[in-house]
Amino acid sequence: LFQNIPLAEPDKIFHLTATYVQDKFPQKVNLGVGAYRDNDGNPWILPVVRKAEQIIINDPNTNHEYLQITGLPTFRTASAKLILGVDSPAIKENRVSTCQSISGTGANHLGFLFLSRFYRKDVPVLISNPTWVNHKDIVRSVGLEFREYAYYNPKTNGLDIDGFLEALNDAPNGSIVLLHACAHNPTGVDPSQEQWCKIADVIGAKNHFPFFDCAYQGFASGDLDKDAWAVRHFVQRGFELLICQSYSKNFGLYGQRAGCLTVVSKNADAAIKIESQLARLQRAEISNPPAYGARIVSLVLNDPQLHAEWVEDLRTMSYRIIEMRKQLYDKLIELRTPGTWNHILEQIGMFSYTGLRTSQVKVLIQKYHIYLTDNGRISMAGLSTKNIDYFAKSLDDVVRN
Ligand code: PLP
Ligand code: TYF
Repeated sequence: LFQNIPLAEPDKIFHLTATYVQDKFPQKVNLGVGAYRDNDGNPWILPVVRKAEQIIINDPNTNHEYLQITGLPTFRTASAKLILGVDSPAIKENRVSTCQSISGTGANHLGFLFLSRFYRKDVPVLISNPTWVNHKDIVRSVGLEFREYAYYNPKTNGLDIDGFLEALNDAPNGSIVLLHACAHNPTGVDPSQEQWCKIADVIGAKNHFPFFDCAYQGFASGDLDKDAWAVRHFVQRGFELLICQSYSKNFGLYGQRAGCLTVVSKNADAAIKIESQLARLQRAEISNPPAYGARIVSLVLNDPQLHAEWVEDLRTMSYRIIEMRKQLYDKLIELRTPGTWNHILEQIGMFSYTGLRTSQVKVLIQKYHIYLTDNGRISMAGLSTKNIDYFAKSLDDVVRN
């Protein structure tokens, strides 16, 4: 029956990790997958998460019953507050619908599925060029079409704002625009606040629908409000929009699949209807979402003391990454590596888009056992004080040859 179906390509990033794991070279470095590592190269369980886990395990009321279809209510309310702000008028006006999801990926899927049923099918989803590897597949999987907008300028290693605005203008009115709320994956290039205002102007003028993917709130800058600025700006301007939240990076809960989909609409009546339809879609997909990660997040977000400890943990992660950017930059300057490297300092979040060509990436992998995606993206979290010299020297070598 199935002997003639084509073999599907493996996910590039997961495939890269598998190759790295098999590599026996002692100095090997993994700059592939976007997962935080401490300075010893190990996964890091946030101290606040450890603490929350203990509280949950020791609570005699903890059980393994199903959650509601739309998830844990205290988790959902806290998620909406986290991204929209505690004083958000949209929350006060009851025009926010939420649904717990299978992390950020599931929020994207449910969000696009919802739009494919209740928005329009005749407009494309506009996605940045480049974007997170999974976006195209998720959009396709619900039967929507996508079109790319200019985003990254390889000449400046920065944002191509003119190309971006032009693409928004050229797209059919009412298109869905997928935006990275902060810490753009894979480039690490974000619009400035001034540029966000221009983007919002065009999206408003064209009657486009903003779809925010927020996978790095607090992880990007160490400041939860700063990383939510763009989303809140759009809400303040009165847009109806959708937000996908992931707790993979900012809570280090990668495998627990904790996330949330939030829809901001015009009024409370619409919000109730939206939530009812999200529940219906969710029921057919997963019945109800996983409880463990959501319990941890809910406990931390709703307790002022734990919340403060979480912010400390976020700073530990984001400041270490910022420190690695500085050290890498300094070393490349010291080595007089040809080219300009300011972008390593300017880009934010988990990733840096180095500007390396695919052929140079190949040499890094094959000769130096340094693993990164073929678009030249490096996960800054894979760097540490122990391997940064080796990486800088290897990078210097491939750029010269
Ligand atoms: N969206 C973006 C832009 C991402 O970078 C990621 C991965 O980190 C995700 C969504 C979803 O990740 P997860 O499903 O682990 O929350
Ligand atoms: O871009 C990354 O490395 C992270 C992790 O299918 C990831 O976002 C990568 C691929 C994927 C899911 C998550």
